[in-house]
Order: sequence, then C-alpha cells, then structure tokens
Amino acid sequence: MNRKQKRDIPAILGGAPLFESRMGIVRPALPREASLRSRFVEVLTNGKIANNSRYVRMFEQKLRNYLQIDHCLLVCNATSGLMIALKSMQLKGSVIVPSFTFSATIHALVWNGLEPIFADIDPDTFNLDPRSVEEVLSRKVSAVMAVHMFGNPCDIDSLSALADGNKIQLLFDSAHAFGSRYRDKLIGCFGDAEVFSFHATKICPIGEGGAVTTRKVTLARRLACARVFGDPGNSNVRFPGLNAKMSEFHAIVGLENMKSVRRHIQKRHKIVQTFKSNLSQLPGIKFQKITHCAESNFQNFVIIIDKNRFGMTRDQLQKVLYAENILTKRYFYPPLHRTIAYKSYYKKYDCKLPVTNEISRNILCLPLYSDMTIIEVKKICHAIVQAHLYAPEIKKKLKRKGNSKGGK
Ligand code: T4K
Repeated sequence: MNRKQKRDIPAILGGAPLFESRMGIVRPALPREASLRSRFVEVLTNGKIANNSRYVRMFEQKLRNYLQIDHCLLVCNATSGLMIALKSMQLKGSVIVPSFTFSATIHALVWNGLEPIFADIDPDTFNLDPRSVEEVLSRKVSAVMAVHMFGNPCDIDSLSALADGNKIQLLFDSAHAFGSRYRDKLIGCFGDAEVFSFHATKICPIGEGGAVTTRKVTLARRLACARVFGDPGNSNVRFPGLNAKMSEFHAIVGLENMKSVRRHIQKRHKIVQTFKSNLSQLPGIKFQKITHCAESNFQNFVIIIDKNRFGMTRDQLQKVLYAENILTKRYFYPPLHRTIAYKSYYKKYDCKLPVTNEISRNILCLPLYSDMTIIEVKKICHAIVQAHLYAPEIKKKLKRKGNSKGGK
C-alpha cells in the first residue's frame, strides 16, 4: 500500500489520522498582547478594575455606535444578560421559546419564575418557526424569546408582527449573532431587547462577557439597576437584581477585539463556502438555510446527516472524525425538553416538537474559526467524503467494537 492510499483509508479503519494533533471545534481569535498591555498596566496601577469604570463605558459606547442602538449594557455573560433582561421586562406567566437551544436560554426563564412554552423550529433555518409560535400562543403568554441559531437571524418580521398583534414582548437571545444582519441592519436593534455573548467560543471572544441592547429608555433604566443588585445608586434596592457587571479587564479585550469582527466574518464566509462546495455533492448532507433577508456571521457551521442516504448516523460520523483528530459537537442535543432538568416537560411537548427532535438527533457542528486555513477545511471535508465511501466497513468495525465492549 503506498502512502497516498494509506492516507485515504479512514483512521478509524487503520489509516493515518488526517491531523497530527487535535483540531478543536473553536479557536478564539484574540488580540495581540502588545495591543492590551498599556491599558492593563493602567488599570492594574490605578486599581479601578470593576463597577462599570472607564473601559466598560468605552466599550459600551463603541457598541452603541457599531450597532446603531441607543442603549447597550455590558454584562459578565449572556446568561446573566438574559436573566436581567427577563426581570427588567417585568414578564409574568409563560414565555414561548425553542427547545432546540443552549440550556442558558431556558435556565434564564426558570430563574425568573417564568414557565417555558416550547414551540417547534423551522426545518431549514433551525430557528423558531412563527407558525408554531402562533399555535401555542395563549393568554398566559407574556413574551416570545427567539434565538438566532448559529448566527442565522430569525424570521424577525413574522415574530415582530406576532408579538405586536398579540401585545406581548419580544426578546432575542442573540448570543450567537454578534455581527449578523437582518434586512441590512445589524442584529441588536430588534424586538424589545437583545442579548449577546462574548464567551471564549463566540465570534468576539473576551473570556466571559455579554451585552444587552434595547431601544427603550425605561427598560434600559431598569436593566442598569438590575445589573447592580437592583440598586438605583442609593442602596435602597428596588427589586432582587444580580451582580452582572463586566470587569475592566474583559472590557479592554473587547474594545480591541471588536476591531476585527467584520474581518473575521468575511473570512468565515469564505470558509463556509469551501465547506459547502466540497460537501454539497455528498448524498444525505444538508446545510442550514440562510434566507435572503438574513446575513449570518457563521458563529458555527453545522451539517444535518440523513443516515440512510449518507450511509451512517451522526454519532458514527462523529466517531470517524474523532479518529482523524477532528473534534465536533452535537449542538444542540438533547433538546431541552429531553434533558434531566426539564424532563417534566417531556410528556407535554415531545410529540409537538417533531422538527426539533429530528434536527437535534442528526445535527453535527464542525470546527470553524476565523484563522482556519482552506487546506484545513478541505481536509475535514475529505474525512467526511471518506466516511461516506467507507461507510459499510466503518459500520462493521464500530459494531464489532460495540460487541466486544459489551462482552467485557
Ligand atoms: N444562549 C445561547 C443560545 C448560547 O449558545 C449560550 C452559550 C448562551 C445563551 C449563554 O452565553 P454565556 O453565558 O456563555 O455568555 C459553550 C459555551 O460555554 C457557551 O457559551 C455556548 N453558548 C455554548 C454553545 O457552548 P460548551 O460546554 O459546549 O463548550 P466548551 O466549553 O466545551 O468549549 C467548546 C470548545 O471551545 C472546546 O472544545 C475548546 C474551545 N475553547 C473553549 C473555551 C472555554 C477554547 O478554545 N477556549 C476556551 O476558553 O459550552
């Protein structure tokens, strides 16, 4: 067997792994140390490192200008951003949400004593389906919380029309969507409020961090109070707020990192194009649809595996890629109504969420980061093509492995 043939055999069948070292799912694009040093030294020297000081305020101003929004409050992560947004919106009763999301979306509701009502997602965009939202609307509902999944903006027009028509509020969990656009406007200025994440895994990573944006002045005032324990500034706390403040260190990194967001998004578009052109000929692989009104920042790149046409399941493909040293994630599996925390919702919702269940069972998130090379992308695609070509042998091998494990 020559070297080329050996490389073509998937590592799971004994070939050499395509990558010598592990290829993570995410690699945060961080600023150079030199660009941060003087500001870090400044705050280390003057000791003003917390309580919405100079750099938090500067970062907020930059975000307001960039997003073209009147009010923007930095927070220590998107989870607390969602918690204070829901609190400040003074919601009651139930909120319509997708079950196909990260746990934080639902946790934030439950921490506010609100009841999640799960609606199904669209089979192509993987975002909350406005028709399903309409079906579950009732008098108990005080808001809809939609998620721009993987950076792909929701059907904001339909969701806004539904919210206005039913006099309920609309909150966007925009954790994935910093830099994404809808009808040429940046995400951040829609609905009653939006919440971004600047976590290490996001497109503008600063470690831990987030931001809440709104056009509404009264809501902005309550948010500002909610972020500091519910304290308007005189220690006479108005309601049980959080400590959701961002530190100066994080704000310094954010100010620097924001400069490259547009460039990173452009690079990600090229990477996604390469993924798509190398994988689109394969049977049984589907991509997330971005509608003509939307521009995704490609926070993540996911594929949906049809096991009959592709030749193996999502979980089998994940094992094949792992053997090639390519890490992937099952974002988001299981859907929230099937997790231990929310199992009380299983009976009521499982049969009402067929698309959520189907997408969640078959979705695989591939590595994607801004400084990924086209060669790396092509190697990942090659591994997926080989998995399809060698599917019968791979399945036999995995079955034998499973049997021998079971026998021990
Ligand atoms: N809403 C939605 C829709 C969300 O997806 C999220 C969070 C939130 C709200 C809440 O946002 P935050 O409160 O976090 O701001 C991760 C993240 O922890 C989470 O922020 C994110 N969404 C979620 C989708 O993914 P894990 O446990 O799946 O990822 P983890 O920690 O395994 O990291 C993934 C990969 O990233 C690792 O393989 C290595 C790499 N990595 C990770 C970290 C932490 C780095 O290279 N550097 C790092 O510092 O949760």
